[in-house]
Amino acid sequence: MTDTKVRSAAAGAATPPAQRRAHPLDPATAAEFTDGRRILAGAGLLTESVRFAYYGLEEPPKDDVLAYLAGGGPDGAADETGAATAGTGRAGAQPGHPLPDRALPDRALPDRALPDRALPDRALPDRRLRAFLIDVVTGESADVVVSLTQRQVVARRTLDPLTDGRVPIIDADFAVAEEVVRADPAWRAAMARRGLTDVSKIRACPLTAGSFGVEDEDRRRMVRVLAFVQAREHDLAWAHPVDGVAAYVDLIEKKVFKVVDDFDLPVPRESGDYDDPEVRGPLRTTLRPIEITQPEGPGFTLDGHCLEWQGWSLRIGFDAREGLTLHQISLADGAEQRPVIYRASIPEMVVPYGDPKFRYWQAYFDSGEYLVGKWANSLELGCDCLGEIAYLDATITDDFGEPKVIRNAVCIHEEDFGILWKHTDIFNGSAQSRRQRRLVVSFFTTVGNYDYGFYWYFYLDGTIECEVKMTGVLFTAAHAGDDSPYSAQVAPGLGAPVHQHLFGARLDMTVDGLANAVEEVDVSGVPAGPENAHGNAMSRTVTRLRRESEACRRADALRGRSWRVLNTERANRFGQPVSFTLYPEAAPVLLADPGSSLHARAGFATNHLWVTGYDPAQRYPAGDFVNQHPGGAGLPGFIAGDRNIDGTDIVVWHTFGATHFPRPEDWPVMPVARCGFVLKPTGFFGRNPTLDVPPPPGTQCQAPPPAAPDDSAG
Ligand SMILES: [Cu+2]
Repeated sequence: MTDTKVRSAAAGAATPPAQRRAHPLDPATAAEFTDGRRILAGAGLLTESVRFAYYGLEEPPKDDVLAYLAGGGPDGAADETGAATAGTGRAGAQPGHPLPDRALPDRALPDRALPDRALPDRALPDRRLRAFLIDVVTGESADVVVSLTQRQVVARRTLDPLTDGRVPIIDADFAVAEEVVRADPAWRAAMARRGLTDVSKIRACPLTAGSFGVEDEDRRRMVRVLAFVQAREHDLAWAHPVDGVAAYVDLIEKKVFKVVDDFDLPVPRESGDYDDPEVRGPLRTTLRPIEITQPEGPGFTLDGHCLEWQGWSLRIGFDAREGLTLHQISLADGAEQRPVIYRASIPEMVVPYGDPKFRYWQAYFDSGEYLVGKWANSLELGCDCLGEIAYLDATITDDFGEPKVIRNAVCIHEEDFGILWKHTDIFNGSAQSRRQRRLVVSFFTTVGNYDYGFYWYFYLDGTIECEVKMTGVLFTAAHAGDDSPYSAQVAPGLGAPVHQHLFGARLDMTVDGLANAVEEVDVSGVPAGPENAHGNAMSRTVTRLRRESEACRRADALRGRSWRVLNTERANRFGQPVSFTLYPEAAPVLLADPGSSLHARAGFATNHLWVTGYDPAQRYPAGDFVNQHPGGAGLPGFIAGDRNIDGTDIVVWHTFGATHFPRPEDWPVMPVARCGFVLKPTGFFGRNPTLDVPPPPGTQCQAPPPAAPDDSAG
């Protein structure tokens, strides 16, 4: 197999990495993490017992980035990506992507140039890192920002856990939790009562605690620990939950402060070790090879973190908390590079469980509490990604702020995606067919029992899609064999409680510039009447969402509800605002009761849509410090000022996800389930932008051109 990493880099790298100047949105490097650590140490903030619960790039505010890029950018000349994203209308250097719209000029092209806000010295914006520090002896936590440019700590705030929440789980918490519960007499007694005397064969799972207004819990940095039996080294522990017992662990005092011993159900015995031939049976031998080949190499170019393909241009970022982040997504239209999204990511997800009894507290904010990016997988060619792949490594840090490189964390490739368009005309005899393709940018992460793949797709016709692939192993419990409405039996005596996977997307939109607005579009029939005598009329209702309070919306499948993000200053050739439409899946939002603790803590997940005015401090849908947060942070708080969102710089937040009643077929390892959303250009172009896509070479997809006029006629 060709080393496509080398090949694509060679194909795309006009500037060798050593000579390429830094871009303000480039992910933090190992050297920068080390440098920042040195500055933090110099400021006396890294005593022996201090750990990093998060460490990542503190991105400069959008205005600063756009001003810098407008003023010259990293290469000293106007950067086409940045200029495009700023919406200045400056033509980008994008030869080779002449879309047909060039021949169909926009009818209305108001002056949509941004004010010239170039920094006087065209300096790279201050390069900063943000660290959440925790003293594992005292429990004191701080939110710290260090400037690598100024070489000093520029912000530091000590958290008040009762109001701010707590920093995320750190690596060491896993080992501490297991060690502490195994040593605890009360927990050992509870295990012994169930016949489990060899605690070395019991695995302890540290689960974030939530916040329920219990004084003895809220004042502690704590986890709740559930146990699973792993009798042999390769056993799948999740198949053997020890139900009815939970140890509540204080991670600072390093002790169990409470053991809940609620009920007794047998530990399920059937093996779930799907690697074991005894369990899975012989491998099928009937699959014939499928090989994906691109003899001329992939069609995209990757220059540093800038990715270009078929008119699309974007920058790839990666963060320990959010995982993959996409920046400055723009699309070529003739000679113009038109911005669509300034920044796209999935900065939060929550997995609440629906069993009301003993495990009522189960709800994991995998991003805010566990940091999904930190658990990113190293992907393998041929296993995780097929074809001509380019990989990007990701740099994260350990508990000590020391950089760790995750090799092949981000996978980039091109995929055939079936038919793009096709028509056989009954009148003119034309028979044409074109193949759709998409550019795929993805990463996979493992958070405890579950594995999540985050995929972003960019299509030839301007469609952007986000898809999350959910797989891995169900979170299990013992099952009484009854018809519990809250848990499904997936193996003898083994249950999997119902739960949701709710993701919060943050889409910092720049559809043709900063002046954006959102309209809700519903479709409906029209009552019969004088205008509609036969009752066949159907229409749509368009509602402009003008303030943040008006934009807390839920999907409505029966109305085909969608949300159109438009530019208030630019119209297409029909005089309509150019726009991209968000099509939601219209699956259930958070099902927890409005009075519940979870409803307050996962407020973002109670609506499918939120729209906020851009604020660089508002990045996380459930707030900055989700772990043990009492509630109210994030989106419900962001909109408290009820800002104007009509014709200004806005951020669109979208909740999507699945409500999962597990099936027996989801056990012992779950075939991928999918959820996501789609964004489509809607009057962004003046017609189908893919008429220039040629038929695949060497095929009969294109009928011969129309014959010459028939002289014999008449
Ligand atoms: Cu699930």
